[in-house]
Amino acid sequence: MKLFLTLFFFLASFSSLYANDMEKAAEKSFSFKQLLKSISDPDIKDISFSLPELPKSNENFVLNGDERYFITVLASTREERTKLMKLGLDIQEIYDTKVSGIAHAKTVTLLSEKGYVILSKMALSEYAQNFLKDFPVNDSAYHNYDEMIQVLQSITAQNRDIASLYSIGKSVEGRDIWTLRINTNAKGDKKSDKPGAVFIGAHHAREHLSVEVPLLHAVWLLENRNKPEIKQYIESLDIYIIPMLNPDGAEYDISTGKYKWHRKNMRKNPDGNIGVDLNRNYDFRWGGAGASHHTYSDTYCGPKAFSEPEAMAAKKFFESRNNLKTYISYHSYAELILYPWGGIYEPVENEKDRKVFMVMAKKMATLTGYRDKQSSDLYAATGDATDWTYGNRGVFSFTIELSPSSGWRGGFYPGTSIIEKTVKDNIAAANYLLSVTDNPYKVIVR
Ligand code: 0X9
Ligand code: ZN
Repeated sequence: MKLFLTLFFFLASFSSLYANDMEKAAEKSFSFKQLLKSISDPDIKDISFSLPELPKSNENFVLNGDERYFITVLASTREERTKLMKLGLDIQEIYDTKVSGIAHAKTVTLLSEKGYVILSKMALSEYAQNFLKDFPVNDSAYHNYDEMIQVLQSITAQNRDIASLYSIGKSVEGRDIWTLRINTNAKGDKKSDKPGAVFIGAHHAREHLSVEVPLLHAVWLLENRNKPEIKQYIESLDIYIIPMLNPDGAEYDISTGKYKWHRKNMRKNPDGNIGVDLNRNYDFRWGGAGASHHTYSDTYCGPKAFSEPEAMAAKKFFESRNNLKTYISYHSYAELILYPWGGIYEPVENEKDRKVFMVMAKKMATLTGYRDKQSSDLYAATGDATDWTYGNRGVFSFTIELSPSSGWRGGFYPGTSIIEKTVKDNIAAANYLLSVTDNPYKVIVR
């Protein structure tokens, strides 16, 4: 019975989604408080999206057959870390003398052949046992693609005078990449002269928290639109929120109720391996340091720059708007505020810009409790989004690695309890970004 009810509600909400009826969307309201409450309280779930309880089991079926390992390798400098990335290791944890991350079996062989000291190696399927939080069963407070659309449609319908919802392009599997725009006079893709701020989530599929932050920021902004400070941002700026750049990957990661630890998009490469790393596919020093040319690697940069429709949609979006000034690309995890350059170790050449980056990063670090750093201090990685948006488009661009701080605290799958604090802290940082978007250089003028 429960199964039928669940199925009924699921199908009912699914069909209304494609009715594309803004009136209907407006009827279902999502308040910021309610969303956070359902997020913090595991007992309050939106039944319409709950899947039937899966049998409890110690086996992670989904990762069976997955040829990836979680390994720890000796490496103590950013240069060594960059080399490891290039060889295909997707670094997740950085310690003084070692790093841990995800590597395909072929990468592991390659590392051994090259004499790297592999301190530990565990099948990813085994490692993943520590993170058996199912989505959407246990983590149903996180928004999947359809749920995200429902929220976006609803808040747009309720704020028609200042909000519009449109797609900047389609994913490789044909899903729309939805963009909520807040602008008092320009709607959809109409040009605006107002200074623009952009927030993008989910370049990486398994980084689900990076959807929640921009999505709930959108809800919060529209709910607080009459607060003097927010009203001023809304009236003077052109604000774009794109919570899920990689909808195919995000959906794939949760498609069975067991996380798949998927990072890339869903490109079917000619050799059968799935996915291109969207955060290596931008055309800024594309394919160089820290990017793998192996299709099996989680950091595969694609056959050429902007080969992927999701990265291409972002490119066209930025290129068709000269008014954009600031940008946050959300990722998880590590609790870091990162600024360019990411592809080289040298700091940003332009002294004024460098100072702006450092002052803004420090301020956002204070607001979130995260650490601020130049991206390449972690490891150099070429073809990432924010190097391109700054280097090619002159947009002050940041990568924020959200909570938690480490794998021990939940890594990519930290559960729902982390959402509230992360969202609130990051709304403060995002609103700070809005406060300087009119002229980022003002942060260095005394
Ligand atoms: O490697 C990435 O794409 C980002 N980290 S994540 O764990 N979310 O995948 C970091 C991008 C920062 N840029 C550089 N280090 N170049
Ligand atoms: Zn990421």
